[in-house]
Amino acid sequence: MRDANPQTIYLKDYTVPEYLIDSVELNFTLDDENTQVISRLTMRRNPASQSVGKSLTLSGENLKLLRVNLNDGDDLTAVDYQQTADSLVINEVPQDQRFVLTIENQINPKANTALEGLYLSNGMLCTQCEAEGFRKITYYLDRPDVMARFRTTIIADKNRYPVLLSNGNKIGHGELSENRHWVTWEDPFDKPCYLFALVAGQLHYVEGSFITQSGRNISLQIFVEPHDLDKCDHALQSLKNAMRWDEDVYGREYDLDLYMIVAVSHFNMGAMENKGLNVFNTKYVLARPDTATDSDYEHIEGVIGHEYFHNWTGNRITCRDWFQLSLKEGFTVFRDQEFTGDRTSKAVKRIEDVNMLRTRQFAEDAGPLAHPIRPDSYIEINNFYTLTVYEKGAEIVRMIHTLLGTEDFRKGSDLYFQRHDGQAVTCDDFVKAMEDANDVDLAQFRRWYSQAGTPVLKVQQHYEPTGQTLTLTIAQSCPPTPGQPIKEPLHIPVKVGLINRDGSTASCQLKGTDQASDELTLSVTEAEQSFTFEGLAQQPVVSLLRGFSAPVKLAMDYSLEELAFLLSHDSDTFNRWEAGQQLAGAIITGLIEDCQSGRDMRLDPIIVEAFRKVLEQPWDDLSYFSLLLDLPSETYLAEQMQVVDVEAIHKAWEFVKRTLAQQLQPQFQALYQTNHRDESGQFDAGAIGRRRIKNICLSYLSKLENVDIQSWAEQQFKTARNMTDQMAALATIVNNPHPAAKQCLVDFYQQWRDEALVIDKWFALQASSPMPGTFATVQALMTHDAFDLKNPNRVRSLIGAFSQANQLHFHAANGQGYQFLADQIIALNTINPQVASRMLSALTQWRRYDESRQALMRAQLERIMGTENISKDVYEVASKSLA
Ligand code: B3K
Ligand code: ZN
Repeated sequence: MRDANPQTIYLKDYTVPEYLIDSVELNFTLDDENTQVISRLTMRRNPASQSVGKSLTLSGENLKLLRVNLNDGDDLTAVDYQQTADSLVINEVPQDQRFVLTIENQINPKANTALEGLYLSNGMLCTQCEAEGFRKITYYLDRPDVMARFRTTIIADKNRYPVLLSNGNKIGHGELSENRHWVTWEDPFDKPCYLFALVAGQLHYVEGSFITQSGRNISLQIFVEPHDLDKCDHALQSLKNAMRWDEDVYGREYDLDLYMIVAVSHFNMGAMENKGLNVFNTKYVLARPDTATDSDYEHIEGVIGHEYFHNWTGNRITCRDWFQLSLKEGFTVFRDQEFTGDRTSKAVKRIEDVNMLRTRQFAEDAGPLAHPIRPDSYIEINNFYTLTVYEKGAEIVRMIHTLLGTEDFRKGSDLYFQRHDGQAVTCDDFVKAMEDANDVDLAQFRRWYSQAGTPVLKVQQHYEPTGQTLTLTIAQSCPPTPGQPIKEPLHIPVKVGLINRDGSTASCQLKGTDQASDELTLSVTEAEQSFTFEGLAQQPVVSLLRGFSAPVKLAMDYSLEELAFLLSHDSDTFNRWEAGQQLAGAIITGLIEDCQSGRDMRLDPIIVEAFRKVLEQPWDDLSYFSLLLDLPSETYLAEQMQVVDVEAIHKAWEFVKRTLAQQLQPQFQALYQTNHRDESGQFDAGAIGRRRIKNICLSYLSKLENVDIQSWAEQQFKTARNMTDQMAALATIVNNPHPAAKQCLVDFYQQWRDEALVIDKWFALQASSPMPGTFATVQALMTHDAFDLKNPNRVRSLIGAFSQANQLHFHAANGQGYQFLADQIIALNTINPQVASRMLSALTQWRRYDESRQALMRAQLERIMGTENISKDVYEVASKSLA
């Protein structure tokens, strides 16, 4: 909880650690409420440290200190050290030789509802140490640039905790008196304490193996509660796929003989890459076709890949300090995105990633909490595990990849791994390796690491028929963000292609060069810059920022006809989809204005014709096809508006969806029927594509409020043998006026009441429904037996879904949504500050709304600021939002 003045930590204040820890011996005697920890640290002064003074300061929070001992002499007494709320200072330690510091303390895992440190989840004990949770286990130099060798002994009751796990290899075990047993683990690799893990409980596991490229046999184990053993196959296969992919694409091999994953039901985020012992949210492990959707399957493979890839990008090479978080997160997200693209469909994966970036990260980058991917300061580091550090961070790595090309990027990553293996380094070290391996200069590119905000590219084109040239003038700018009023020009790769009016590819030849190609990457480096293409007998249509080659907003005046043209002809799969989004976006925006000024809405036939063309074309990749039919989301549309009008957006969006359904009903119906098969839910591209296209057709058709179609949805809901189909049907039933909505929800609950992850979906679906009465439903669900404020998945599925995925009801004009959210945040502040602070995100965007809503949201933020014992987490987000 907050001291009077929460302290801001600055990157510029970084200094190397005064002491180093060579090895750690940990000894745990487990008990739900009273766990004993003995830690023996072999330490020495850091020769690189400039500091003077003989004292040693260790971090520690919520610890009951029992004993401190130096070099196995007599225990130190209270005059030899001082304890504060978050530290232990030993007055004097040896300066010229190694010393052994032994500390004994007690912790209470059961009382730990913040889920950081050692805590209890459904009867199992587990840890979460990143970023600064190790200090809630014992006193330590809790910073990532202190890397040590860990040996961990766990003692516990045999019945209560039959399985005892930690990092590395099991090097010993045995029996003790009073029905207890012990196990010792040793991790041969030095690591920072944020990668430490311990798990104990009545766990069962599925096992597999993997032969590495050099022929080593790795044992793979996934630990779950017994009733979940039948939901681990996909996770195990995903792990093998990830291991193979990292060998093929980056030449990286796994380094221990054992890789363990444990699924826990109480977890603050997705998963954690602890060395050799990943701890996962059950949501990203458990899957059976009847309980998990296709998108769950994809996310599981993605997150398993992500945590596995961290073994090299994060664990072998870690961060010097937490400001460098994007060093491991940006790069690892880039790696997992590419992995998923290779495993599924590159086009679809890129669109999904950009969609998320543009709806959510762009909002963060334009709001009061905007920060560079390498922040300059923070109050609570847990608040900086953001879309900016992760997703924008991945875009920055992707741009380096685009600028260098696949082969040279690989040279750069090889050098990075070779040069820094076993070290704690900075983002700059990563860029330097890319430069040195390829003899390129990324000096200006580095600004992406320090500058916040989403750049805007304003593009004008001029065609000169006599000279047969086309000139693109690109002006870049970036709006001010907190603490950064003036922005410098960035180095932006802009991929471009030119298309002739007959749909054929025009060649791109830059004036003054003699190579021509189908596509070019322009390096935009100046505030304003022109590029002239030659040899163009006719004026082509420009396809700009292909593949979304930079995380920017593109401002270029396309006519609706040009957008429709690109939707039919662009060979770049991303830009083709993007043209459809822009077309629909422009039309919906016009309708929003009609709505606001009380005019009748009329749908421009150009979009109906464009959709008809898409619908009548044959497609191989049905998932991609279904994305072309997907309208831009209400959240994305809100991002585009000066002052967000949630009601007008919703009305216009519904109108377009319904009118398209009316005008193209035969096409949607035919597609639904051809692709609707009774499938038990194989996870292959063909079956996934069929489900995806069928279900998007159903979502259009449901707008017709036609009795036959209502019965199709109900039929699909009742007979589905896979969760994708069942959930899609239930969503159309719950999100539209359907006579069976109530009953279907009751039936669904009865069917799945024992499957926590499915019940999460049941909560989320109701919380995000646009139908009237949703707020009352949400309030009622808060008191449902299955709801629990202490379980983050439940909180996210009810409170998170309502506030972040239901803009219509959350932003109700009377402010009830805001008050509700603030109530929950105040309650969560004491239970789990990290989750509380995450839930705040919907309120941080208050400046985007009309004055009356602004006042209502501000009032709630102020109320939150007045909370007694406000946590650092909540304080930082609320105060920065109001500033
Ligand atoms: N590194 C962890 C996130 C830890 C979050 C701490 N608040 C998961 C990941 O990014 O892989
Ligand atoms: Zn990560």
